[in-house]
Amino acid sequence: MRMRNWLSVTVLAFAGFAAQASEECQVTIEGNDMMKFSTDVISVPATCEEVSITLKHTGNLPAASMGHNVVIADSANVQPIGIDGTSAGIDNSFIKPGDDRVYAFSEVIGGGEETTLTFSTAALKAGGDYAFFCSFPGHWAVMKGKFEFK
Ligand SMILES: [Cu+2]
Repeated sequence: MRMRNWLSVTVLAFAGFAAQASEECQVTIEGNDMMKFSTDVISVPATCEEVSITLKHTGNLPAASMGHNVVIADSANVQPIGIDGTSAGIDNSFIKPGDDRVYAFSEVIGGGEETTLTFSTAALKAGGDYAFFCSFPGHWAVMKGKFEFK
């Protein structure tokens, strides 16, 4: 009985979150001190003209050693953008200045901080092969996932 109540509350909360995210084109993800995002997929409907992704860093380590950000790009460009971003430094959010392979990127944050990346989807095509990732040196190799726009 107790278990069933808990379960139905959880299901309702999840359904509510999913509906809000797709209707309002807003998504929240987390990053931690283990170099991991909380999800492998971010999915927004292609009807979104603007998307907001809030990144919460749930860890304790500072941005200089375990910084995270969110970058949106074609999946095929994650690696070259990551490599070029390494030398761009944290002041440039580890993105080569003027890198036109990047659709959008957020600032780099440390443990306990959060940031929201809001961007226009005008350059995206429905069903395109997109990725979200963290451009902190080395993180882009593992902190990445699918950005579905469909
Ligand atoms: Cu990171």
